[in-house]
Amino acid sequence: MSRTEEILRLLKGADGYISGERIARELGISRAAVWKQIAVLRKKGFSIHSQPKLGYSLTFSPDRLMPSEVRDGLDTSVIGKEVIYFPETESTNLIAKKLATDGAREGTIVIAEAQTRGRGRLDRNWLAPPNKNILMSVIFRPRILPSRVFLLTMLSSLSIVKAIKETATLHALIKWPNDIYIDGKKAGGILTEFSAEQDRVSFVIVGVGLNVNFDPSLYPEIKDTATSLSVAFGKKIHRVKLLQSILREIEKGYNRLKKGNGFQIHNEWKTYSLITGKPVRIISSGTVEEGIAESVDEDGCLVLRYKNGKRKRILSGDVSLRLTE
Ligand code: BT5
Repeated sequence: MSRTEEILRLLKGADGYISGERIARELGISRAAVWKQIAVLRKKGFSIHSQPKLGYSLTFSPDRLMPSEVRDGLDTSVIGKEVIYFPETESTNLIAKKLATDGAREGTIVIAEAQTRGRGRLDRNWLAPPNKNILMSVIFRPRILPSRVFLLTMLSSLSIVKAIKETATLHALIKWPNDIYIDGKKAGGILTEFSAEQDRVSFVIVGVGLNVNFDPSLYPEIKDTATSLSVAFGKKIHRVKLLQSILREIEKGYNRLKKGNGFQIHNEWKTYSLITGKPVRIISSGTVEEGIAESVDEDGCLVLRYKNGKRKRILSGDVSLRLTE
């Protein structure tokens, strides 16, 4: 935890005011250093009232996804226990992959306020202005076969729609394989990447991009196809609360998965599926197929039913799906 973060933690824990002397003593730094860090926090948008003899009191926190904010009141025991935060980075998935390769513990999350190379699937771009959305990657170390990795994408998209319902009372849906939809438009996406040796998964990174307080109409590339929670809800959403709710849901679901109850996640996921029973077009490395999206199985394969009644299982890998009606 950085010095600024430590001071923030003390300010938050204080019942009213906390003296500069006490902060200095607890952190083993000078009072001048405390004062300097208070100035840094003020610059970041925190309002800190200072009163002679009494000390400092935190009166307002901006909605930043800093570890001290995310950890404050979060009761999970694995997911989000460790929060790595960047005001800006290349891509949270990239950082999470490096950390996981170096042995980072399960449940570590990487968060950024902005990405310079945010990625979607097939090396597509992920757009997000600074400080508005959720850009996060979670490190999992599940004991599953590589063929079951989609369960973690399922678990994460399910957690996101449940958290959206709880925090913003919006009914979001999941568009197979990896999109979050609200009012027929894309509000979020998931990029799942993993590393495996033979039949053992060593880690899975689930990257989540969720449009929260974002106005997609300012971005020509996505203005007709994207939405955000604030656009759908008509009000700004508290990102810290939403993120905490997502992390809690992920932990609940992950506990189920660890107990071998992946079928429960699959069953619940199906109730939020946008495409089931609908006519779709599947585009995959140059080939196009059309049919009815009959179901999605527990391993994440789409069962496509052709006009002639024949069926085909389609892997979630590198495919794009469009509704044709
Ligand atoms: C996805 O890819 O939907 C997965 C996006 C995952 C992003 C997260 S952010 C944190 C983590 N770190 C990363 O570097 N990535 C993950 P895909 O299905 O390929 O969709 C990409 C397409 O969605 C683009 O080609 C655009 O058309 C569209 N798009 C880009 N930004 C968008 C946004 N903010 N909202 C809605 N659509 C967007």
